[in-house]
Amino acid sequence: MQKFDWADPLLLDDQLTDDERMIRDTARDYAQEKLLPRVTQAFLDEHTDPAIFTEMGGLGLLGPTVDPEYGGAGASYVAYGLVAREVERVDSGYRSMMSVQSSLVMYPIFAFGSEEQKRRYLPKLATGEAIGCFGLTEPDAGSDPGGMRTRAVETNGGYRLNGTKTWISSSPIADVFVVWAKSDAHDGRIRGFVLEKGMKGLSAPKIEGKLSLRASITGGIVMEDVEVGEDALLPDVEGLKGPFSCLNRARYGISWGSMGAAEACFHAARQYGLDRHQFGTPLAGRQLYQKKLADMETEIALGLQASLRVGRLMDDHRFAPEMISIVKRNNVGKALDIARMARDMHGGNGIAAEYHVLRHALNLETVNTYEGAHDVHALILGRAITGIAAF
Ligand code: TGC
Ligand code: FAD
Repeated sequence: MQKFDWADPLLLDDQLTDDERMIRDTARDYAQEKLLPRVTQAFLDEHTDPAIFTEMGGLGLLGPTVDPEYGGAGASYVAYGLVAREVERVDSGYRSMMSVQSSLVMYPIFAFGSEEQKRRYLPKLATGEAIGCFGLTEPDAGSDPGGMRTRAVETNGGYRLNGTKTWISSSPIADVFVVWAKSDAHDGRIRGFVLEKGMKGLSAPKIEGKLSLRASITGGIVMEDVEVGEDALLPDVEGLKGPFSCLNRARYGISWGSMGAAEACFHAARQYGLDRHQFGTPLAGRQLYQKKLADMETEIALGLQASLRVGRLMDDHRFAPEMISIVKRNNVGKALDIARMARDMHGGNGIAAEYHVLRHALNLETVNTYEGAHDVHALILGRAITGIAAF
């Protein structure tokens, strides 16, 4: 008979390749040794340490699925998911930094960029020497990015961009900006452009006062008559499928990452319940406490298995975006429930920074909203199930 392991109940580890385990272990060691010791202060001070990009880059954790020719690791999507899980076990903001760089900046340049763009940007993004951001959301176009107002107008030999993006991860410290705009030169279709820090008319003001994801800097992107050459256009994609193809990858990574945050909360609640005595016994000896732990264990085990399945299908080029909606929506929603429950199980200590659980819960509020809000993914699935768009 197989011995039951509460920390790996469905033997996920067994289902990984040696390479995937190796990347997972690299990410876990880094996250536990280098990220965990600094996260509490970073969150309290609302401070983002740019050195994290070069640290991750040095370990091959940025753009791991990108071809080695351009600085990536040529790893599987399962490996990418495992990295997200380990990084978000520490903080969703750190995972945000990793996944924006990997899926939302490196991926579109790799998949839709010219050879020159790939050679110019990817190696530096892979090492973390350059920091990237992804501008899709606007003040009046969040869940409905098709309603964006940012415009690219053709000029003599290039384009002039005007518009404002908001809630953009890493933008105030970014060197490379992948932005999406409606292009008059392409019948108003959405096109991607790669901008660089320092361009005239380009600024990225920080959004102050977030109560969530405080270790990851967020800002706007303001484009006032930004002039670029033809070489700034991503040549190989047009329409919303450009940004959505990137989002597929990032949303998938979030499905793993959120389970990492959930595991951190579950493990913390278990340990707290074993250590803390009330009414003469450990809290963990109470039925209500155990039911909560059993619910957490179950949701995490099922969520991880589902992400693994979607990852294998992605590696096999057999995924549909709706599969990703299932795991992003379910896993983040469950992780948020688990983090809130773990906070409750810690009693008053649960609101203290040193116990981490409230920080995870606060972060997961954002994760539930970005990359397609929880209800928006329900509508994506509703459309697929009924054939009727209810957005
Ligand atoms: P719709 O008519 O459904 O589609 C328009 C075109 O796009 C194609 N498409 C996709 N292609 C690839 N993958 C997908 N997942 C795709 N979904 C749609 C579609 O085939 C069509 O192509 P074509 O050639 O016919 O034009 O578009 P819609 O306007 O009705 O969209 C509705 C909806 C709700 C699905 C969509 O707008 C949506 O997903 N909204 C959520 C917006 C969102 O996720 N924003 C994320 C911003 S980035 C971010 O949050 C980063 S946070 C990162 C971090 O810090 O970790
Ligand atoms: P809205 O679209 O206004 O939605 C508000 C509420 O209405 C939600 O509950 C939603 O589910 C609901 N809703 C919307 N439409 C419908 C409908 N048709 N039917 C029923 N309910 C509906 N964006 C980027 O482009 N790049 C980034 O790097 C990035 N990073 C982010 C970092 C942070 C910290 C945050 C908070 C956001 C970030 N975003 C980024 C933006 C994020 O993707 C958007 O916030 C998200 O897509 C939701 O858009 P919104 O905030 O405008 O909300």
